[in-house]
Amino acid sequence: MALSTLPFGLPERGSGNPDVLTRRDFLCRTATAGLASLAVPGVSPLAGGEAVAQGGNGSPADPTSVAAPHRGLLYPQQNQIRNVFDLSGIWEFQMDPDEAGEAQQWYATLPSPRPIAVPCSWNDLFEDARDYLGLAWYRKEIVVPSSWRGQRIFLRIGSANYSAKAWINGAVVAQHLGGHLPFIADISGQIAWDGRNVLAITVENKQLPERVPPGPPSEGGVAGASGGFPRTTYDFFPYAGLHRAAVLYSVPAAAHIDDLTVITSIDGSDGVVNVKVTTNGEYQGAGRARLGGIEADLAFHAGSADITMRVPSARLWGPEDPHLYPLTVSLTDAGRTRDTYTLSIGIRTIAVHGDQLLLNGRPIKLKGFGKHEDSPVSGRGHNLPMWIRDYELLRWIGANSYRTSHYPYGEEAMQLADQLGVLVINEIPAVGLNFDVPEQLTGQRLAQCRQQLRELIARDKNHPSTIMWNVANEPMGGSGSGRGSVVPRAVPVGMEFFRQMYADAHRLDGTRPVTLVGVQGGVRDWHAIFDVVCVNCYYGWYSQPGQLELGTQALAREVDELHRAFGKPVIVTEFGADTIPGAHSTPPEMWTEEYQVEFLRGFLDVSAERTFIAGMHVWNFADFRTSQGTMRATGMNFKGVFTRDRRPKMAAHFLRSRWGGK
Ligand code: GCB
Repeated sequence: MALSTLPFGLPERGSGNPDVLTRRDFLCRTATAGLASLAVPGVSPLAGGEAVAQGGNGSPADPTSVAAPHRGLLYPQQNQIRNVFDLSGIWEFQMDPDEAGEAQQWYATLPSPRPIAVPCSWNDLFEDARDYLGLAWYRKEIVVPSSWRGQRIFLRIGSANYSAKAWINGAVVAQHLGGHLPFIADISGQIAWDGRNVLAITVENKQLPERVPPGPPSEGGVAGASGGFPRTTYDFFPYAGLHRAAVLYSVPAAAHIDDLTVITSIDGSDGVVNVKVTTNGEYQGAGRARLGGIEADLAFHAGSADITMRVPSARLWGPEDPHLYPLTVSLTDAGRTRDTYTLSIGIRTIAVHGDQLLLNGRPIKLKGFGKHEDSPVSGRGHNLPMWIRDYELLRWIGANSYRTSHYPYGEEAMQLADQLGVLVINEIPAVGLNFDVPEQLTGQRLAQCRQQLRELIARDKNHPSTIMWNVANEPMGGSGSGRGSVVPRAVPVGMEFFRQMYADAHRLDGTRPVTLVGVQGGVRDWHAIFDVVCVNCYYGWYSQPGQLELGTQALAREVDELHRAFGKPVIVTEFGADTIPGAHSTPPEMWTEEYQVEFLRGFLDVSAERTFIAGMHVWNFADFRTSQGTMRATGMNFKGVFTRDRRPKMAAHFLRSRWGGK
């Protein structure tokens, strides 16, 4: 039987249960009134992977001069045709709180630079930078190999949180909004071949209401998720900087492969692999595709080619056997390879059937965590050793999955998930959304969410590990996340917003379920739109504190009601208790290691009795940095089952025995 590769459609509105369950109150985040007229100074809302602008003399890029968009976000690859030049290392850095640098041509020379590591957050490096979220400059001199001459050369910035602008030799080449996804600029025309080139990049991470995640109200109201500092609408530190590598890469100047889209399905024991190749222009020539030992010709029309290849007795990708097949696609001319790109692909299907989540046609239950990209000193900066350690610990503990809470993670993390058979719920940074705000603000945020979803799917659509897209975390319909605080008119506004997000996600990718992560006692109506119901529950922590039994009863009620209302798979995407490592008590008391173990045990017991629960993700994998505040001792969220330096708490050993870790 062939499993459908396009299983998802727009469902009808379901019935939300109006009961108001107790909701923790510290998360009350105020509506942002009167902010409709706010603008983002000096930043034009250019799209991400498409953020290619040109200009000169350091003048702000003119959006009308935006070059033809390049939609592909293929990970840069060194091979016999293409080159990659990783610019990671020591750069010059200078903060620019007065935003005077552009007028003073800092893109040429920084007046008093200090060294900084790229990639890295700036916050934990310098005494005066920890809470600095304003504009800062990065500068590096580079020599481009002369062997690259005649090729097309791109600058690709993996992640600049949040707003970025780049200059090469004084000319603006890119602007981008959104802190976690790559953007590229064709810089072929800007390169000096006979000497040094000056690359300058500005980054700023102001918490502005029209951004996603939205900033808090500019005055009044509740500051930050934990009432703390820096003020945010979310519970993780607003790290800033060049968080992932910036690279130069070269592709052939004439036709080159711009994008690949791979869709797999299963027919009996065969894998069926559809590959769509697009080039940068109207390429009409020939090409070749090789999948494992299978080869086929490609015929391009108007720049693209499609092919379906059949893999007999395919090894299906999954946590037990994360088998990857090498797929190589080439453009050829008279037998010569003009461009080539290799992708590791997994043959698998993911689908929702009734209240079950099916991987390769079989029900799957996610065991794992919500995570963060967060480590001492590097902050949110790319930390590959930490990722290797985290995957080792996921294996050790017996987890099969995690969610990229609350933003897209680095590309290498996604590649490792493919290789190691870890299932990923992939999330855009839509955390802290509130629909009781002026219409204009909702419109600006929707545009940001749509852009970030487009970029995320462009970047990660070919990863077998990504099994689901998540379009928001705990959106609100009023000043808090409980139904008690919902302003009725906010519900249809959110409904329209999420219908658009759901439609976008399935238009861009018809093969994966799309979800929204709600919260205990939150607006239920929005779940009706999505394929899977995800909910964060802290019964026994923020509500029913210290009363584990009452907590698990409330959890059982909530998930049963959600199941009755929607008949879909339910995933508890967060549940956890802050735990100071080394604190103990009997009987268990909040903040102790015993309490965390009993809290998790109660939740897992509720889940074990319910086949419609398709996953349990503990909050959090590891302790992580957040804003300072009365709710967060030492500026930390202590719900990790590992400490921030990855030492196991008692709960890690408990989960390991429960999940059969190795
Ligand atoms: C939540 C949020 C997460 C917080 C967590 C907590 O519901 O989604 O970002 O860190 O609660 O620990 O309060």
